[in-house]
Amino acid sequence: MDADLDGDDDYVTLDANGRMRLWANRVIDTGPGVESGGTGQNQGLGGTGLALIDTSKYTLNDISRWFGTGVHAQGAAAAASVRLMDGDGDGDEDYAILGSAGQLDIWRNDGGDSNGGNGWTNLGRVAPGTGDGSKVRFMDFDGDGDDDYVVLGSAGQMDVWRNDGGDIPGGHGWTSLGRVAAGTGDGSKVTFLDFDKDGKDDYVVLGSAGELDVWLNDGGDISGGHGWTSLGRVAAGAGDGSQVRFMDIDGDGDDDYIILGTQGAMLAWRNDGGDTNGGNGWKSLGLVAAGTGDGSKVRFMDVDKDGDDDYATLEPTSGQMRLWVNRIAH
Ligand SMILES: [Ca+2]
Ligand SMILES: [Ca+2]
Ligand SMILES: [Ca+2]
Ligand SMILES: [Ca+2]
Repeated sequence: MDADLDGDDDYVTLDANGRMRLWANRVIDTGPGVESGGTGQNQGLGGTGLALIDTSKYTLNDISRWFGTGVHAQGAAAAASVRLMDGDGDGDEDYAILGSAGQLDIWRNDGGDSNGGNGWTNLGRVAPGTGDGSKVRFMDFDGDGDDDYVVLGSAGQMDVWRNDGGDIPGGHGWTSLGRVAAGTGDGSKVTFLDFDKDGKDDYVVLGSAGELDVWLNDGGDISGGHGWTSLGRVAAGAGDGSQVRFMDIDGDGDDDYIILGTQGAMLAWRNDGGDTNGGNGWKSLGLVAAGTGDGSKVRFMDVDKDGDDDYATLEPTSGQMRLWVNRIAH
């Protein structure tokens, strides 16, 4: 973007503390650590916390393309135990509380408390837990729309319980699928996202520089499944891996690459298939959110089931949610 309005492109970086900094174009030739990001197929994802913003495709007005609706959930538990996951498979994320033994309580998203919604419905205890909540993750393993229950081991091995409606009246509980992935060595680096927009969440190893290795979910290592297909390194990384997040910013079904600053600002790279055979890399969208003050409170979720993910904050103690609806794709 042209941050200083002098007609040329300027640089946006995140410093070691994650604070957004702007480098005006006139100083980039001598600025320390500045690289020529934004070239080639991966559109700047090879840099180190650096994004070249293309002013021809992006303006500062885009930063305001979020619609704040205020308090969207009163909160039911400390934010650290809140998981935003789609428990009922209707396309919006629900408000779930994960206990220390892995037990799960869900408030179904009926539109929430703002923006004309119909609040949240407490479904109660939908899963008794498998013993250790710290290992539990949620992802859509079978691609049917609801999030399934995963126990992720220290070596990245995965055991899955398929969500068949959970332990509620009319639900059909959870079906153990057993060990669906042997793991790649370090569970602390594993995250799940839909890389290829087929509806099934894929297995991703996120490195310390934000680099990504992907294994596509082809049904996993179960009877009738077709395992996992390694795509190798699909992104070189754009900075500190601890600041990398994934969310579908443009609502096309695949998850995009975000660097979230400590103040909640967002740099985004659109997933165009990644740096794979047949992929078209990553497209830098630049600074897409100015932030709301505290990045540690930020969560991404599709609150209104329109396909793109929205920007929410959770208060640490109360779990109270505030919402900014994503208008970027509209
Ligand atoms: Ca839902
Ligand atoms: Ca599922
Ligand atoms: Ca997938
Ligand atoms: Ca996307």
